[in-house]
Amino acid sequence: MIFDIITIFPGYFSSPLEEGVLGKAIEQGLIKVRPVNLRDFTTDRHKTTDDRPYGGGAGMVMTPGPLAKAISFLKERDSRAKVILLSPRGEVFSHEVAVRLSRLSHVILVCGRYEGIDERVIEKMVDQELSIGDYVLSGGEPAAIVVVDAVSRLVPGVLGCEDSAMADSFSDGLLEYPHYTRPRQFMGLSVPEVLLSGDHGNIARWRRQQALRLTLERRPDLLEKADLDRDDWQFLKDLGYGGKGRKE
Ligand code: 4H6
Repeated sequence: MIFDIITIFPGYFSSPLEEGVLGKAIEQGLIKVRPVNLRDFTTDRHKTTDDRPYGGGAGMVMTPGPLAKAISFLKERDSRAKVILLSPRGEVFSHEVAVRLSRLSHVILVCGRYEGIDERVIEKMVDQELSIGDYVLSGGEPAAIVVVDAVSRLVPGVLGCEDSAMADSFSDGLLEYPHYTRPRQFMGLSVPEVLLSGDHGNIARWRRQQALRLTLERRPDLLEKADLDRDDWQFLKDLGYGGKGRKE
């Protein structure tokens, strides 16, 4: 899978793309991430990418010319590439959106800066606007790296073990169960006995119940969409869950 990232700060992406799971996936050629310098598509001596807003007001607007040129250049190389603008007014990014994007072969991520982007380039050349959450960033770059990370994890082979993406929190719509490792005693707390028992049936059941308990406590909204079986429902009922918005 290919991610092109149009930005005025291509250097922003250097270390996140070298480290950890993402670094390894790139090394193995499972994903390609290419920061594209918007300034390479300017035509003036000063490599200008912003201009004053029509109608007045504070701040500057990203000028449409260089953006349109950069997008056209990338689209000419692969007309199937999907153009996504990271923007506070976009569809809110989620596990489901990540799954959808992971099925594409090529996405072009556009990072806005200044106060915003000339609306016409969005209207003509952007396929989708995506937001990583309800807050404002100084630029789309941190949002782009979030999308690249979350989507890459779903690309086959990126997480060594094939079923680890499936085991992740949110794949089943629940929060993750608590994890423990050595030592057995730490700051006065011990590891739950069941995890030392070697009984894998009991361990799986305990983990499922912890995931359900945590989700009920912290994100009951997630239970409405979660994939739950009869044992799950019985366990939640025993905890006092009565379905949609009815925790007593
Ligand atoms: C496009 C339009 C994404 C991009 C405007 C980007 C939050 C998110 C940006 C802007 C972003 C998100 C520029 C408007 C700075 C506010 C870049 N902020 N902004 N939630 N900012 O995914 O001023």
